[in-house]
Amino acid sequence: MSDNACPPLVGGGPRLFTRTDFSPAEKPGENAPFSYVIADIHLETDVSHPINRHFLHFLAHEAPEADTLYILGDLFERWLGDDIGLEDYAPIINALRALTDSGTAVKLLYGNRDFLMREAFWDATGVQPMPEVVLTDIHGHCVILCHGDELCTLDTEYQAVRRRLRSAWLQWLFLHMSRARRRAVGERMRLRSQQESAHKPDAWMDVDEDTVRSWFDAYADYPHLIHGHTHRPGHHLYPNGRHRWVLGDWRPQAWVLRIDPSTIAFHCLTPDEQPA
Ligand SMILES: [Mn+2]
Repeated sequence: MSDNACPPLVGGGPRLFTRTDFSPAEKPGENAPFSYVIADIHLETDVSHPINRHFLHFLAHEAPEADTLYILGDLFERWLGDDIGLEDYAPIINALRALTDSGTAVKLLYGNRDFLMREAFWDATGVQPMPEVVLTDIHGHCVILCHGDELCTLDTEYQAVRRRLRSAWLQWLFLHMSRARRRAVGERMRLRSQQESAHKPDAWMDVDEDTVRSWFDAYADYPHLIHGHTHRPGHHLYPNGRHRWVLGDWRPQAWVLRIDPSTIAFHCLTPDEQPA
């Protein structure tokens, strides 16, 4: 895996806090602790899929250097229950376990595709669950973490579905279906969401700026909002020194936000040609 300059950031604006050209040998504050934030890997159940290999390489080689790895949802393309997921994603589960055993903390919040992880997943991986919206301090920076779909409020239909899918009784019902039934329902929902997304106005698929501003007002002491979901990576600057950092999916390059005491910066990792 090599370090590349990031492609142009979406959204324009000054790129304060961003430096994308450092090599591993001269990382800012090289000896300072740092953490990574990622989202939307959408891991496939096909273990040899390039995305899975890329992510396994990241877990084995880059992530162990970090103090904490924050995963902001949609790590998995789907999670149909711990019994199915732990089998389908066994190599990933083992790699997450190895990472947490090595001393890197891994903290995860749900996405809109993987919100049914339960005790067996946390036990098997050592990953720690986070709530939907997290206000925290990462190496001295006050940040808001979330998946990002809760900011896409122009799509009221989606928000209604989201609320329904998050209801405890519906999830209980789903998790008590047979494996075959859950796989079938999961596939049906995936196709439907693809079809619906194709017909929605572009603006609905992005965050609503009024909602973003209301969050900055509500969480006045937290100048950095970090999220994924939209797959529109970029760094957006707002009045009063507020920042919105949008993580990208890993197609083709990995978008990783690296945070150390002095710097918040995107870090793009492109997979080297790896033997299959
Ligand atoms: Mn998502």
